[in-house]
Amino acid sequence: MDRVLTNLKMVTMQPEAGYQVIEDGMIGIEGGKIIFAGNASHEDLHGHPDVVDCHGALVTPGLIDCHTHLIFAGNRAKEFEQRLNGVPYEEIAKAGGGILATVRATREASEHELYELAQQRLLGLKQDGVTTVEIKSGYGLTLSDELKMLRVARRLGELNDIKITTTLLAAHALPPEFAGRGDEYIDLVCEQIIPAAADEKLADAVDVFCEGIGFSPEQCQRVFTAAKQHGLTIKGHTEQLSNLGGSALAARMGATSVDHIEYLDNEGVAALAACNTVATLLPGAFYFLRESQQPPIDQLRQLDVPIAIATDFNPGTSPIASLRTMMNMGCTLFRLTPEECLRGVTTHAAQALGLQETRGQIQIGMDADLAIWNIENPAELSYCLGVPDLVARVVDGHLFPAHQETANAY
Ligand code: DI6
Ligand code: FE
Repeated sequence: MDRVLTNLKMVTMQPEAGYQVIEDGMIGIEGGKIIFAGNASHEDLHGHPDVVDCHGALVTPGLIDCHTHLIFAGNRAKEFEQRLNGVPYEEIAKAGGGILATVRATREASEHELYELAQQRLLGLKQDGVTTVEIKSGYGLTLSDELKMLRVARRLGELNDIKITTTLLAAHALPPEFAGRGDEYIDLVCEQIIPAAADEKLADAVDVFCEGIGFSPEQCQRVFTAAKQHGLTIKGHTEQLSNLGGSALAARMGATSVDHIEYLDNEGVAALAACNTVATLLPGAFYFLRESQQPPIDQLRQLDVPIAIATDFNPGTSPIASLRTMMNMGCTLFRLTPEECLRGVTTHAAQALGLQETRGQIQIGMDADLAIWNIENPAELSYCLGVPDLVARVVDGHLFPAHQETANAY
């Protein structure tokens, strides 16, 4: 074993009883993988080159934020303020506000600028014990600007102590130069942007915004078909503001997850269950938009649909870079249990990214991605906000103390 963590409690999140706290635990790591996880054996570790005494801390799988729009330039704080001062949304939109303001700023930004902005946002997620983050494009909306965003995402993963998966979201909004020509923009997405992103290995998955203000189910189906032809995973922003049947469509086409889903109906839930598609809840957007339509939690539970939780970090509807806050909101806004919330940011989040074989559990053979917390009980992760109780993160077996990350920010 390269490294042994001892004197710890752990919550493995393995499918059976994984939420039980295992006292007197020990985790052995070799080659970045977990090779032992269980009660401390009475093996003599004396003289082992790398024993980490966790002083009784609680260890969980590293948290996974499976839905973010972390890369963009500018922000929309002024717009937020204008709206709260009574300026109507239409007026803001006419003056070039909203999502297209972010598109403009992102197109103008260099890769270096985008990198620096996103790296700072990653610090927030790291403080919450996150070891894997999914990052979407979707504010470029041209071939070159979408690829630019994806390159920044890849580089963030290469140069930081956090793992990044990338998702092409060219079908996020209709760019102004295609106004009134949605189908032609989808042609561009299917015939040029998806093939280029796949050829350059810049995207792991392809996402769409299936909505009245986004793209129709027919257009999304074309995008999914092109993505699958290029061997990419598919997922969708579906049933966020209305029920168009996008979730069922995505599930039947093999999506790993459908996200938002406040307006999902029983038929849609049944489709997710039949296709083993993850339902990803985004309580930050629900909160920020002051949405009142609740996602169908009881039906999801009844049919055993795996529920994930993510930040949806973005400048328009969820400017909150804290996965712990999302766990808390999962409980307060959606009445999920702390166990469901922890599963939602570990095993189910891994499944939403198609990574359930290697991430999201403390399990022999899986990646040694862990979060070490100065807490007694896993419910504290959803219960308490703002207290810096993260001790360290472990990514592929490498230890990153939390206080050092704070120091790096200065
Ligand atoms: N749904 C959302 O809530 C965000 N994108 C999406 O498809 C909004 C993105 C933004 O306003 O910048
Ligand atoms: Fe989103």
